[in-house]
Amino acid sequence: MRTSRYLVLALALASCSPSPGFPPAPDYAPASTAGPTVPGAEATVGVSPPADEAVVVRVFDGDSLIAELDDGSEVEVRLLGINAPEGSECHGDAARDTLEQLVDSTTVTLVAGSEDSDQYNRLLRYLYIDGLNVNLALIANGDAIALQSDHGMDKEFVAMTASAAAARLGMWAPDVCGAEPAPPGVAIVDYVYDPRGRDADDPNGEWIAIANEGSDPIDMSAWILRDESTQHRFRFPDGFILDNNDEVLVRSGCGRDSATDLYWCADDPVWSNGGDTAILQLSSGVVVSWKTYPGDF
Ligand SMILES: [Ca+2]
Ligand SMILES: [Ca+2]
Repeated sequence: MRTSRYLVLALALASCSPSPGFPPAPDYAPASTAGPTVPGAEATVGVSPPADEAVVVRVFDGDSLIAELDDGSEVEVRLLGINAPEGSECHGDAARDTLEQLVDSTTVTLVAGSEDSDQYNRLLRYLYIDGLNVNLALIANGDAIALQSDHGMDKEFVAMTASAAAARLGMWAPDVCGAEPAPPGVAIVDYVYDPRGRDADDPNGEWIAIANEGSDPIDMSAWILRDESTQHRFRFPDGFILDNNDEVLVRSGCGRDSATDLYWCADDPVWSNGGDTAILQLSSGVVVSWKTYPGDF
């Protein structure tokens, strides 16, 4: 699996021809035997944003690295608009390996979007190699998901995340991080991400509904509900059973768990009003169900 993924990326890079500026990236998801086709892989940059040539000297994880600029200075870069699994999470090591294979010791072009840096003073950048948008390629490969904010390419990134998830590539694969398959019939079926008024005043007005439409009760002990960021992870309580033909709401605030309502008890509202993705996973990390709602910037 890993070999074929690298093959896809290697083929993609090999097919790119160097050209000045930042032209649309070529189609890097071949409809060959290497794997399912990911449609709509073309990336565009419609303006001439600030750009720097740099050599990648160290890859931290699937979405951050150190690069050396022409003047010899080193900068920490966070790939803009994406989030890769952490090293401690399912597919985290694989995502890091993919980015390292693509860019380590390689000259890349760092292109700014509408956000310049993050809270840790890391540069937020698109990475280009010969016209290939690495950020988008990682999403297309299932090594990262879109982070919804209005950085400029967010709609393409969200659409590509949906394509990779539908094709069950990388982190979305049914057999990722262990052989235990997800039981059929369990799915995210509904949500409220923006309750009336300030969300912080009504945290339990934010919820995700999960239904068991299968034929058997499902033990959801230690299953994970997460958003597209790294901050928010909810673990289902030990012994929680979702009966067939039943539904449970996972509410963002605090409360007493019951068969119909579970409480995240998060410090802040969980579900971004600017667009987000809810992902339900087995304890192993295998994705059971996901749902994306759009941002309204
Ligand atoms: Ca609200
Ligand atoms: Ca919200």
